[in-house]
Amino acid sequence: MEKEPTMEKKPVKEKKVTIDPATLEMLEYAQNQGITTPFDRGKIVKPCPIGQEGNCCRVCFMGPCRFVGKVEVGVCGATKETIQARNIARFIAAGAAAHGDHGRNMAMTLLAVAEGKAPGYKIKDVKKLYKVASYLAVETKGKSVEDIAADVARVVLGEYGKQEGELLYVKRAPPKRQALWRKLGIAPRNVDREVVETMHRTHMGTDQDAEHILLQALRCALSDGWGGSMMATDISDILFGTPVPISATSNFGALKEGEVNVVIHGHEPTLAEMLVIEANDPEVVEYAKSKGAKGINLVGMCCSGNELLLRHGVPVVGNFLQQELAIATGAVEAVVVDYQCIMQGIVEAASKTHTRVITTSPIAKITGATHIEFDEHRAPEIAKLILRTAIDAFPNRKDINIPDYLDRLVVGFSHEYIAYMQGGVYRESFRPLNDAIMQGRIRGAAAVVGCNNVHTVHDEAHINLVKEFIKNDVLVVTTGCNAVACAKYGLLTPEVKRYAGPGLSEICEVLGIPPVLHLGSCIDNSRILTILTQCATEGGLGEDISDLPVVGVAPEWMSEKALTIGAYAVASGVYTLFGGVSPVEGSDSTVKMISSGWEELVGGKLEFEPDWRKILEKSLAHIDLKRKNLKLEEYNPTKFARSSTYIPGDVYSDEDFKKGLTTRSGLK
Ligand code: XCC
Ligand code: SF4
Repeated sequence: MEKEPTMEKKPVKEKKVTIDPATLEMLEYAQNQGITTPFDRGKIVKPCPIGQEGNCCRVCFMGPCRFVGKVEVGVCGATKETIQARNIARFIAAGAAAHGDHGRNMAMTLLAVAEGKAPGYKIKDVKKLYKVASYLAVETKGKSVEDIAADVARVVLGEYGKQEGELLYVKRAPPKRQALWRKLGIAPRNVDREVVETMHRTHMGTDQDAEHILLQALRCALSDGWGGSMMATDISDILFGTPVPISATSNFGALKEGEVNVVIHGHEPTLAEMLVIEANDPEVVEYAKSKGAKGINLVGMCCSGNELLLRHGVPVVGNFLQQELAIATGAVEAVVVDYQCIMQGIVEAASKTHTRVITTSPIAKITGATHIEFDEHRAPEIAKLILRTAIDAFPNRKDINIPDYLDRLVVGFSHEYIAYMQGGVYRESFRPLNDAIMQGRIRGAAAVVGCNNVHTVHDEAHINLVKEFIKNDVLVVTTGCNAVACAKYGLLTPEVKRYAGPGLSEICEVLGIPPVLHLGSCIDNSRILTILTQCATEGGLGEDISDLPVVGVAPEWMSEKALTIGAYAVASGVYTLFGGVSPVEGSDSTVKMISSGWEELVGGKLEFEPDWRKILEKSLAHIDLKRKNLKLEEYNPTKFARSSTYIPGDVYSDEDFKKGLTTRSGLK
């Protein structure tokens, strides 16, 4: 007999979406306020299974051709491998374009500052300017700082479109690596050309050999890592200062009840820096007071957040998936954005509160947002207008709910500082770190970086991996949204060293560093390249980046830029592991091409592994293999006793560390 239909609903077990208690609290609050977030939208919008595995070609309109069922070639005869390679190459080109443009904007600003056309800015790090001038073969003798800066900016701008030779920064890689790139024909020529050529080669009917396309994808990625991104980092340092350690706070608790809260979100530091200056202008502060606020409180989000955090100690409220949640607190007067990783959903969220979303980049508007276009030639005036717009919203506040979570942290470990901390000005080097790796006190290093993604549990893989790495004596460097995740869980404090393995813990104690080093924004992954180069050329750990016992991990990635970063890490010789599904999953042979295939060519490989435990296993196995190849002593976790002289942390209990929670109270 057929079963009677019943109205009774089975209780649906909600999938865990985040490990972050502040996010959980805010999700419930947002729902009550009628504000939707990516966590909600992710339940409705399911990924297209064909596109997810890279099995759809959309480069001409005889298609789109979907490789399902018995389909083995597209209408034009293109094979699955070809279309897969084309797809991933195009993602990489888009990421390189994004970082490249960022670098170009920085160079334009440097030029304007050098020519005296950008009031309010000045060259903060003259030492770094000289250093960069030497990389770019810019003559410095007898020239003023401004003239050198102008020439540096012009050479950098020239790097985008020059027709001859290769990128000047290629010479910053270990000599062996440079030779390999030249041999393979993948030394990048200029930033724009590699992107344009990748788009051309992946146009219908052009490059139709998967391995050949993928080689260009690597060259394009290298033009980002050793080009666009590296130049962006260098110029940001010249203009705004090279990071040195600074303490700060993070999490929603950084929002202040009685103040005008302005969230700065996006990527470029230029406007953000001016907002920091203008938020302290007595006139602006007075204006805020006239509207009933005690003052102005700037906080950051995503990579703009990282930039402000590491140069000014401006607190960072959250990472990628938390942008609508910050608005949902009802305590944010304005979200000021430029470009990249800004969800269009924030405008809808803001419509439910008094928050103003202010777009500022000439290339990025959002329907329904207020556009106040930034121009570095009039920065102070524009920054003031933005702050006034935020202040004007303050009296319109309704209900507010600021979750009581605040964490402290130490950030700002630039390559320059890491060298300095190992010997001071008179003897800076990487000798102590290299020695520690050689002795096995430090087993190896992991760069844990990248985004959040609704297809993974928010922050879970980020935090668990970082904790497991340091427990296993693996030094961690972090950028991007992983860095923000680490910030929120107290993993960026020196006290965390007591949870690190004994060898790593001792090194941290001696050098006075946390076992997790925050290096900056995603652009600043270029810092990892120069650090690896110095480790490889310092002596004792081989001669090339591919010799080093290191891995790169992006456990919760989502953006095209992440793929570009992954690809330039691979092309630089790093074994790189991403969480989630491979964008070429639909073809075993393409999966092989980017893993063992690329490894044979460039010594690094790209793998996708959804389970963070397996990422850990593979990473440790790789680190141990590299140690063995270098003929270093086998890593022995019990060889070094835990030193007893450390100052015990007062923030975490062992129990809390295991649970992934830190104590959040008492910091305000
Ligand atoms: Fe964006 Fe740079 Fe990813 Fe975070 S980590 S989601 S790219 S903000 Ni770059
Ligand atoms: Fe289909 Fe070929 Fe056109 Fe791609 S290029 S959509 S495979 S016909």
